[in-house]
Amino acid sequence: MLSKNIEKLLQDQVKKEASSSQTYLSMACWADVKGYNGAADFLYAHSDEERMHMLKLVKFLNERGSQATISELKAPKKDFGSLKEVFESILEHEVKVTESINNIITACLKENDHLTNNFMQWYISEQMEEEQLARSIIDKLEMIGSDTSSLYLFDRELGTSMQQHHQ
Ligand code: OFO
Repeated sequence: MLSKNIEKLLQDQVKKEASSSQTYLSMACWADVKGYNGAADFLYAHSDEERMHMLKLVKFLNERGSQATISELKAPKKDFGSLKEVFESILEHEVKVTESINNIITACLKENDHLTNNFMQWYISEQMEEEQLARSIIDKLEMIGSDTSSLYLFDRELGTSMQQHHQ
């Protein structure tokens, strides 16, 4: 059985992953209509990944004697100034998610909940990868600046890198 405290933290995390999925879906829509097709593909896939993160938590809660709660979500932002702004807000968002996963792990250690701690280790390595990926995309976009032909090529590259990642 999960403690009340850990259960609450995991329930909150379900909502956070769901909200990440919605946020990236909204960003994908923006990229799609702006003609950034590669970035759109990348963001659609990222949204699916977040839904998978949410589902893993939902199933964990249900298997551990609780019942996952599916909550209402606030509508995500739909307008962005640039592709760089999109990835900056992804990074900002992921840093907060990492913090929240760290808090769950700290609580698990305090309460000697090794099973949940072990389950959450997958999330912490996933966070490291996601933060690193967002940082490297921002670095590239910074180098590209206002060079539209480089931006066009980079967008294409983002789309293909996503396809390779999912093969
Ligand atoms: Fe953005 O990764 Fe979920 O946890």
